[in-house]
Amino acid sequence: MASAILASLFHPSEVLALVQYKLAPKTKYNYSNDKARERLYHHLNMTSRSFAAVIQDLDEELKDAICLFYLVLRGLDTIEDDMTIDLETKIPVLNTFHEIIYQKGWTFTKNGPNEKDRQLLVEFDVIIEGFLKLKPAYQTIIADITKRMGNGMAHYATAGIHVNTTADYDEYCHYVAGLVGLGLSEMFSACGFESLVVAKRKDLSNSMGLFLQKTNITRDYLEDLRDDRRFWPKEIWGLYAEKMEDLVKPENCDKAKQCLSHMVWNAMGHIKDVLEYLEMIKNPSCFKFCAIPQVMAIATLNMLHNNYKIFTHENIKIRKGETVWLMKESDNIDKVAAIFRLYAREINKKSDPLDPHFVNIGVACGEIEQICVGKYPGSTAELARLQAGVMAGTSGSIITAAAVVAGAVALKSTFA
Ligand code: D9A
Repeated sequence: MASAILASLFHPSEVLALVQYKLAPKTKYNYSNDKARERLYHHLNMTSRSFAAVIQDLDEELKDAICLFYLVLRGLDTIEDDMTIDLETKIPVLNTFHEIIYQKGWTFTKNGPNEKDRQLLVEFDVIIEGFLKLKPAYQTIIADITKRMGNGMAHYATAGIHVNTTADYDEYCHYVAGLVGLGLSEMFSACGFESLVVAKRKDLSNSMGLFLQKTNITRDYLEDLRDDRRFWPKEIWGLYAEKMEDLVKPENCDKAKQCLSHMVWNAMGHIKDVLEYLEMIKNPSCFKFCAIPQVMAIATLNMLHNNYKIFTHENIKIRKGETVWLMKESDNIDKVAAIFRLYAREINKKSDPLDPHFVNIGVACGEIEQICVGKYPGSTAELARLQAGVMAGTSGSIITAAAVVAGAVALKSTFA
């Protein structure tokens, strides 16, 4: 907590969000009356703490269905990601995973020891038991998406198949992320929380996945290279280097940053659809569930842009304070539009005029501003409020932080 406050020292709105988050009573989700269900949410919390809370805030009707969708996909992802599993074993499991989720008692122990979610597959019988308790409508959606994703992953895992063109890049991201957007939209419409239009707009649902996946792929360049996974399209990196791994060579620093800008610009191409999708979502818990990953992604793109550290450091993340602040600020379209405008301005400010994508990225940032002012006029007042918080930064932060730390220490001693 202290390190998070220190990292956000010059961002008082983040310090405030962190303290509020720390002092806020944690919603206790009690599943003790249903051991199997309790085990399910244990696995969900193991896979992603912050996002698990957002899933558990969903209305009851959708909560278990989306929890299981998330865990089934995390299972599939853990097999696809594990480069210690030979293709003879991996490909058939990817192609039949949509049948495996109906096989009571099935488990998988062939993951390498350092696979983060290995235990999820060792106890996958628990996930299958939960899946088989879902309404048939949700089972059908999950099985259909799992089939198409497994087949797509198997195709790109096949020896000799690479992400060469930007069309391949869009296709690969569709298989591993766009399809998730499509499946969730079908669930939102199937349960009646959202209009049938949401399930129909497959283009917008697909972009919800592509914006997240492309941000992750751009962020994880070094980690993926280390594990011999290559998702940056050759059509892009080939303009800046002979081999993809040449981008880490110090003598290629400028070329590497230009290639990074190209990847950032490519991902920004999905923002218009993301905002149009979020505008359709009316159920408050669905809106937050959909909006939080998207604002995390634009904040991550801002952190990545023109940041040579992605070629030297693995696992670079946005500040904890920033994530808590973003989760607090993502409850309606005007606030979300204001956040996208704020980061678009930051990204534009960071652009290097000598970068071949200076104008492209400038135009993309301008378009975000134009779309938001035109379609979400309420975002202007929200932006002013956010900026007031940020502007108070420099002067107010030290005072605020000192006051907050003093307050926390006082509180601690009172309650101790
Ligand atoms: C999502 Cl059911 C994901 N992915 C995410 C998480 O958000 C999307 C996997 C399974 C499900 C949902 C997501 C959330 C809401 C609406 C969506 C959507 O579409 C309409 O997916 C498109 O990243 C994984 C894919 C990107 C492959 C789809 C958010 C999440 N964040 C992690 C951080 C991380 O980087 O993994 O899981 C977290 O916060 O821990």
